[in-house]
Amino acid sequence: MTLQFKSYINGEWLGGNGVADENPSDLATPVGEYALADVAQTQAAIDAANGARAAWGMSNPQQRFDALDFVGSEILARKEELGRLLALEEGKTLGESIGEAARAGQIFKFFAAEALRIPGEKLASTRPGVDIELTREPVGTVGIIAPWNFPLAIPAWKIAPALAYGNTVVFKPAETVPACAWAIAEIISRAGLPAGAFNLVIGAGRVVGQMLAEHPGIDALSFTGSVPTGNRVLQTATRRGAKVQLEMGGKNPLVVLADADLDQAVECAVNGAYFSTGQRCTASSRLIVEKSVYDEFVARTIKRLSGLKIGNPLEAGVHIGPVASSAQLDTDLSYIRIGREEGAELLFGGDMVECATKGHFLAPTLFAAKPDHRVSREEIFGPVAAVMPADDYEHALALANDTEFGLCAGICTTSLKYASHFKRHAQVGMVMVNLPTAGVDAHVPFGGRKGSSYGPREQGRYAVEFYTTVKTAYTLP
Ligand code: TXE
Repeated sequence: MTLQFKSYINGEWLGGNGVADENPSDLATPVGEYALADVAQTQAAIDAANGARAAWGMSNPQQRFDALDFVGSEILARKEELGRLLALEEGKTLGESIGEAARAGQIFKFFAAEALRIPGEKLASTRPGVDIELTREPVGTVGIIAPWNFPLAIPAWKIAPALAYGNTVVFKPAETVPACAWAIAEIISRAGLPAGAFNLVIGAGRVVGQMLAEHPGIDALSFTGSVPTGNRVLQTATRRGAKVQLEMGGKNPLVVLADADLDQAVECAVNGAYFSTGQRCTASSRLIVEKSVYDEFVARTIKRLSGLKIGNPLEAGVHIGPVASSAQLDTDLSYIRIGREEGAELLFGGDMVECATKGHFLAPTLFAAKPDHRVSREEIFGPVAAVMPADDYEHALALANDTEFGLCAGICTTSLKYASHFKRHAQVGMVMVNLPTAGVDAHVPFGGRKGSSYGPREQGRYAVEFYTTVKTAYTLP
């Protein structure tokens, strides 16, 4: 029987025309089919979310805790099954997928507890006898536009704080991952929320996403995706005064100094650049290596890459699954062509890998590139990285910061002096020492600077900034 992934609007599941949900490891066997929502359904979801604002916005903290804790507990209890669905639909290895499902569950648990301690402040006034209270109230109706690369965790880290702080939600997932979105919505639909407090609208970015950006019924928009779409959403939504938070691309550097533990550095590079098929906004796509260890680092990295197994993410022993979609594969292959045409030296990979089923299996690809090559400057979002030499630490830092992006940066070194300097001077939102640039904790802020992000940080207690508005109350008792 074909699985059906439907939209969930005002407490009802809504069908429509069936579109095949592609399995990137086996193009002949779709995961299921989904219904594309139209303008009328999007309008109904926005109306429903606005209709539920009073009920959910005034709900008591225990009710919010109970709902979010229920969702988190169920996701954790079903993490193997949900992880399997994620691996099928997005192509991450089963281990990575189960890890992501667990993380989504933990995020709901974290924000369940945050709902019980929504912060406020009491201050003395400069006027005698007057009390001042600062309280945080919901922003209202939140539109959530999510990408496909973390189809459980990213929706979780937007939906959970939105609901915890009393907002209602219209959630639009990426079209490539309707099954994961449906799975989350199905659990939320049984969590005891009032009808309309949470809505899932599976639809095209240019229809549903665009409408969320334009519609006056959406008070705040949280978006993760590409730079061009993010900027478009920003312009459309801020023109009408909506609050906007954007997480966009990265071209994250990993600096390897001569004093680094080289095996550890290679592990950080391979993990950061290629695991999850390189489809992480925090991927280490620029490897900047001090020249005295450059040849050795490159040789050991190539040896490590040769030992990686590319294939079906559900198979044991597979390290890298397929590229998530044909559109993303086209992008990856076009950058491999651009790299070659611009004169970057292909050190490893560059070709498709034959597997038992027809899928988007691409070999991990490493270029020796110059800093101004496009493969060194533009986000590719696939298993493609550029390596380049640096004269010394100062040169490496300058190369690391020479980018329009500013999400994450890493350094491998045994020097406290350079590690401390790098932590202070890397122009990013997140910095790693002797760790891959990808792989973050769920209870601390996530986000970047420069062209990577806009608005308040996501995750951890910092999420309160975006999902609430502050009220200052003066009382003369
Ligand atoms: O992104 P889009 P895509 C980057 C990465 C990747 C590229 C394309 O470089 O190769 O983006 O991916 C919705 N108004 N990243 O096509 O188009 C869309 O339906 C409102 C990096 O998936 O930005 C989806 O839900 N919304 C990134 C979401 O926006 C619109 C993660 C993201 O889609 C819209 C993902 C519109 N006009 C992609 N058009 C990271 N670094 O984390 C589309 N959308």
